[in-house]
Amino acid sequence: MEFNLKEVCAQFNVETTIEGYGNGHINDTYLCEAAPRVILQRINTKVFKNPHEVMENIFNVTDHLRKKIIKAGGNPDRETLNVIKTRDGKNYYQLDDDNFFRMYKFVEDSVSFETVENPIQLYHAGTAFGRFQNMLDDYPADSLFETIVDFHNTPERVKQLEAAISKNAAGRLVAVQNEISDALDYAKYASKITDEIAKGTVPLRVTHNDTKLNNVLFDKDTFEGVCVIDLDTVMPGSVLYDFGDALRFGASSGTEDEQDLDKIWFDLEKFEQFAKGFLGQTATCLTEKEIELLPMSALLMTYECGIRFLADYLNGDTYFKVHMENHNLYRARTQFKLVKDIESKFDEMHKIIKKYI
Ligand code: ADP
Ligand code: GN1
Ligand code: MG
Repeated sequence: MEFNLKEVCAQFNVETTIEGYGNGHINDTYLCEAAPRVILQRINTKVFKNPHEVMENIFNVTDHLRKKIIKAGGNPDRETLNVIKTRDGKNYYQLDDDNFFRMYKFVEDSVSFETVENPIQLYHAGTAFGRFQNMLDDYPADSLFETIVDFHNTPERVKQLEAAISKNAAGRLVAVQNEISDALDYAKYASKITDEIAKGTVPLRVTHNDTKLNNVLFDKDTFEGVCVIDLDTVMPGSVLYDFGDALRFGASSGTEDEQDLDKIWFDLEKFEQFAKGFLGQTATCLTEKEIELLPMSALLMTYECGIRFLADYLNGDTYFKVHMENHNLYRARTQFKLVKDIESKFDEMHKIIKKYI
């Protein structure tokens, strides 16, 4: 369905020129050159089946953050996302059954990174995600909607891969036998976090669940983390999801879709910087089991993302945005390469964690 973005902006009382923006894999993001500038997003309703619940969560969580930031003497227009309401006072605009739009204040004088040029960026990202976790520690997790059910339930993700293998919807199965063998080899780890959640040794907290480096905006001059964005998946979860998922992307030596696997390894210096920043904000609140599983969380979140990319490849690229042929397959391969490397570095990772506890 075609839509007129200017007319959509008018629903938010914004008159503007509009251009595509950002590198997210999920939503369609536009920069609107109004004064002040704003971000318009079309929510991906294939991924988020209930945009109303997504926006309820985001509005309530950012409202909580805003109050905390003001109390701490910070700048709430920069340090959290700010939802701009429609002219009808709603958190989003529904054009029709498939097209839901939301608008945020643009966080000025900030930059986002697709790759890590200097490990210190990971320290700042860790501090930003750790602070986010901290500011939400008194938010009632059970009042949040689960916007994607079983999002980080790795055993469920294994089942989804198995279903994609059985269905072979895109006819790509024969070409990915090596990747499937990697995926099934590492399934032995899949329940390491969910088992502990079931036992109660790992608590459910309010977590971000998508702690990719480009979901933090950094100050353009100091490079300190300013604002955690992409809040669609803020839900009850484990702190291990946020720690592990950030390292999956941030501590890789290369890009998520690098085709030359010799360029991909898990960089312990980046790991250390992230751990230092994140644990600097959160260490005193973590349980023994959470601390013990921090290195494992990096492996598991990387593995889980790898099997999601592989399943999407088999399904015919229906979930993640792709920009070239075999894109999801290249992404899956980097994740499995990282998993192998992480597995060989557990001892060193534990030693690093000890320094910051
Ligand atoms: P996706 O869910 O598709 O990843 P994001 O919400 O992460 O979408 O947005 C995509 C990109 O747009 C981000 O990585 C960031 O660069 C940019 N962006 C999003 N929101 C803002 C904002 N409020 N201010 C400045 N840049 C933003
Ligand atoms: C997606 O939206 P984005 O690009 O920040 C995905 C994450 C994956 C990531 C892989 C809602 O994140 O779970 O880890 O791609 N988000 C969703 O790059 O599925
Ligand atoms: Mg994003």
